[in-house]
Amino acid sequence: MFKKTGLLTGALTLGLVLTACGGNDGGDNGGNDGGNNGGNGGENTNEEGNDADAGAENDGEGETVDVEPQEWRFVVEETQGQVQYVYAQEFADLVSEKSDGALEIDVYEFGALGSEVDQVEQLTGNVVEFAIISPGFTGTLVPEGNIFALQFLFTDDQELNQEILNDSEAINEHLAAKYEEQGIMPLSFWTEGAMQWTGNSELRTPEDFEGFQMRTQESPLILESYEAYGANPTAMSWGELYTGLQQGAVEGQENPIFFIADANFNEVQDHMTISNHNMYVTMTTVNPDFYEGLDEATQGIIDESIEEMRQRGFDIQQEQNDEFLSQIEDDDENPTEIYELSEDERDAFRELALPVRDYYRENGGDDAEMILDMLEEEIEEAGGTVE
Ligand code: 6CS
Repeated sequence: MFKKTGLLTGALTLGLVLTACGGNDGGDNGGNDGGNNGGNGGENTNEEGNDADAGAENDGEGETVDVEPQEWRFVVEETQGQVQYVYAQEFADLVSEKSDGALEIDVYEFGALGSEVDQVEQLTGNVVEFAIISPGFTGTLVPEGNIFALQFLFTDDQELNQEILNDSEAINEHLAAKYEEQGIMPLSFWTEGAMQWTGNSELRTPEDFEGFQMRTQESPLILESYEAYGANPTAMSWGELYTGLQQGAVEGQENPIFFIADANFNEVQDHMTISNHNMYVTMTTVNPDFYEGLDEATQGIIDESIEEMRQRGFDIQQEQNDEFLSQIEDDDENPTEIYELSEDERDAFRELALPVRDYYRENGGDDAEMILDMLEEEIEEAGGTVE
């Protein structure tokens, strides 16, 4: 299995240049002061702020690296307190600590700079340097990224899935290269937990999806996956989803439990099915021109922080998914009937989901077949079954 060589090289480099490095030799990225042309008017909603001042004393917990001060923007698809936001803030804190306050990252929550699709453009246009981007919003730009829409592909063990995401050559080398061609450099792929269905009616069998108005993210293969169950999927930003569910424009949706509860979708849905039909995969990304323009010491700080956030990202989502399940269960004002599918019931969906893999192989871009074949092997090697 493969580990991200770029990141490891960067982390090793960091060790070598520790305390010794000079300034930024990247030239064109200095401060990115021409960068914010998005006319966003969006405020940095990070009220806690990034409390490490340039020149602040090292707290003694770790060695710091002397780098040129810079201020960067990091946009996420979720709001304050939700998994992506907490992750980005912790990442910003790590980068600040490691640079003794010289590198400051302002985290922008969802909504501050537009929709999820707008945020993809902000990253590729270097309006922001960092973004958390879910492949579900890049399905047309990077067709191979549709792979994460394939239901019942990964295992039911989220920890094992995260290991596969960390180590997979198919994902970290071949799929990442496809993203890079489009101006998106994935630094890590990570899970926000297993996804569940909610509906204003029961969702237990494929028949329940017949004609069902399902909200999905933008990627063509997510729509294809629900069409395979007989549903009528509609792509929509999550910013419009609560109202869409409330007013009946759509009848159901899929998400990890923390998100269903924190976005209050359970208030406007009567049923939740524990289906574990897929996991929610997202990516921490950086603009490649910006990243490649940085000196090695600065890159090393980013790489090291990304590595340290792998386990933290997993823990943050796990804590929130556990905690929010009881919140939905205990919400007497907005009762939700929770039903867990049996393995036989899941098999009925699995059977319909399998042919979508062939659809992906044929329509998921030039490297789709190679990437999926390799990923299936990796999942099997890791102890999962792929059919
Ligand atoms: O359903 C969505 O579109 C949203 N779900 C999550 C877990 N994060 C952000 C995303 O946009």
